[in-house]
Amino acid sequence: MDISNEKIAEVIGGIGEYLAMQGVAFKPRAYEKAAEAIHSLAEPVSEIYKKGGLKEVEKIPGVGRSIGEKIEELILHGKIKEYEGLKKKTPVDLAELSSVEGLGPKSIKKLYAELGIKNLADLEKLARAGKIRTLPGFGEKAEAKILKGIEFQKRSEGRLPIGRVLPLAKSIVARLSSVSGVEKCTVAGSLRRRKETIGDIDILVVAKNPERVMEKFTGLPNVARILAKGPTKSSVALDAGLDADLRVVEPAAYGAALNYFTGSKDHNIALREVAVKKGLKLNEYGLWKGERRIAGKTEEEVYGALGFGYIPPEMRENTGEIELSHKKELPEPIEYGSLLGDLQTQTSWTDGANSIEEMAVAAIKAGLKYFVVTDHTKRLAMTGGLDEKKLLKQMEEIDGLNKKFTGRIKILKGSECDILKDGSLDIADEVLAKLDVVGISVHSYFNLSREEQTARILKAMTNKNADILFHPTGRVLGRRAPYDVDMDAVIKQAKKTGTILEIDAYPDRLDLKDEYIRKCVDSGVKMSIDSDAHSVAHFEFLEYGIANARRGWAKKSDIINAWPVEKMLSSLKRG
Ligand code: DGT
Ligand code: CA
Ligand code: CA
Ligand code: ZN
Repeated sequence: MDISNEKIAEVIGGIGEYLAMQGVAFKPRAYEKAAEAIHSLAEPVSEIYKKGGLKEVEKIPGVGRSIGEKIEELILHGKIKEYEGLKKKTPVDLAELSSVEGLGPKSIKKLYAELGIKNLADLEKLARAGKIRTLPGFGEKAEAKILKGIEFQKRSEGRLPIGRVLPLAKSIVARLSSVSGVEKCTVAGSLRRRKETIGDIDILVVAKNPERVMEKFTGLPNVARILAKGPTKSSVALDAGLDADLRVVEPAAYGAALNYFTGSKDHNIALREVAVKKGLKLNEYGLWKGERRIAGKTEEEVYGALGFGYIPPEMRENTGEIELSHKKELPEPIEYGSLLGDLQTQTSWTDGANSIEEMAVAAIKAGLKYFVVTDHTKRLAMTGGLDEKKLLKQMEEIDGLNKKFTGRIKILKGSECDILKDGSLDIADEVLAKLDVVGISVHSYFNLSREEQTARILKAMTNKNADILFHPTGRVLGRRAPYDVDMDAVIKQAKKTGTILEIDAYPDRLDLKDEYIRKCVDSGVKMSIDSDAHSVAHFEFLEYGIANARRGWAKKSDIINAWPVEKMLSSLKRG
């Protein structure tokens, strides 16, 4: 059966959560990881199965034999017996409830068993009525946290993190491109601008026979409902929880349409004003002088005719790009594929899925020249965080591997060292001093006051061994707001102390966000773009970090891991 990756991920992730409700150990995490992997896969799993059977499905990182068999059952029969049974036992809307921060499977089970809570609406009603605090193990604080989580959900207004949407859109574009007669097919809108969250997917097509494209589009396995279907424009609701719009345009208008539907709306409006001042008219069909179309085939042509150079989609937010492009002074943002290293990765020494050696092989495949092993430290006990002794042992292993990998990749010794409540670090200075690169991060006390949180982080940044501040605001897209911290003060401190700020590319973090990246660029604070990989499959996340860096106007000269290893190392405090 043709079943979408989102559906498969939902069911696989669901099995994991149901197993966790029953207190099963380890297995739930394996299901969760498999679901994440499927979510970030651009190729439809059903097609992988069609081509290579169970054997190929098993090769998807994090899947393996037993989960592979579950996926096979789902593809062949449309459902998984075990899942249906589990669902019957606890018939709750898992996706909805588990999206609330702090609500794990065990709590969801309890809320259903004790209060009959099945979905978000039930949860909100009973939380507001003060019923949740009466449950053993919950209390007033937990109830307040749940309400805060629900509020956060509402504020995100159904927008999805780009990491959830881009792979899905790529698979749709690939399917539409294979329809005969299709000459061009590309995403537009916020997705082409690589915004951190996406409201809906916009796709543009040039095709000889639009009806066939529309048929294919509205019949995609990812479609939950058809909202509109016409000869040149259709809209569908996807089972991933967002809509997709498809427009078919004529070749002569393709550039103008792409420009219009890429937006942003503010960029469009400003461009149109420039056109008007020149006595021209700009719309989605072209750039017009009276009745004559003077440009429209390509975006370059449209920008050129208006007196601009090409403006990268990530920079089209009307925040100065139009003026600078006119003066030919628009900075050149860092290019995709231009990173030489990755400064944050986790391995099976802690909560990563793969050994250092496996990560090294994957890093080579990803085209990197070096990467830093930055496992968690002892305060993060649930990940098996390393103490000083284990860190020293890990350094020995890395020495050995570097001999083996000479000339292929350089493995650097590092740490993701916890910042404790008082701003001191979790590992003794003399051990940190032995490492090549030390990242520091906040994983606890998210709720300190702005003053306390800021002071804590500023203090940690003064440590001579603290090279990089990892995921500086602690946000998790669609799930957790950033902790309350004065980022202007952090950026100032970075400048003063020579601390690097990280752009964490893990798709649900994207932390720093674009706005702060721009501030760093303006203040001359250097940054790194790191995958925060927890498995060999995660090096590909670097692309999201580069996208964000481009949205923040960062150049290659602003990003230290776009530089050769010696130069990168000498740019650190310790170097
Ligand atoms: P989203 O979907 O909320 O993540 O953001 P966008 O930017 O994809 O917005 P969307 O899907 O509503 O529209 C796609 C593009 O179409 C948008 O970026 C610019 C263009 N557009 C939409 N509405 C207007 C409008 O009223 N005026 C102008 N000038 N352009 C518009
Ligand atoms: Ca859109
Ligand atoms: Ca749209
Ligand atoms: Zn971790």
